[in-house]
Formats: sequence, C-alpha cells, structure tokens
Amino acid sequence: MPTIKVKGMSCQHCVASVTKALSEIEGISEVKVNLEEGEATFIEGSPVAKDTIKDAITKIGFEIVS
Ligand SMILES: [Cu+2]
Repeated sequence: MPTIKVKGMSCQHCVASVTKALSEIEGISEVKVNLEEGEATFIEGSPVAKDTIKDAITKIGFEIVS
C-alpha cells in the first residue's frame, strides 16, 4: 500500500481535508490518514501520477515530504 508523508497536519480537520482530497483522485481508494505519524496510506486501484497526488495535497495547503 503506498504511503506518503504529509507535512502540516495538526488536527482532525486536517486529517479530514487530506482524506477527502486524496479520495477524490481517480484511482485512489481506502484512504487512511495517521495524524501522529503524519502519514497517509491508500489503495491505488489504477496507477496515479505522483504529481497528481502532490497537486491535490498542496492545493489544500499541505506539503508532501519525500
Ligand atoms: Cu487541522
């Protein structure tokens, strides 16, 4: 399962925003965000470009740490 590190999440609202943004990407499902670890995992049903994920996260004000 792909895991990404998301920087800037501080509360459950952030978690909800990140979960929503990732879930809305075509091909991504089963998004789980861990606030303490600052991580998001998901199932990639079809290949998703890294930039697509990055754009979705930065658009809502967070940052992906790689
Ligand atoms: Cu928050």
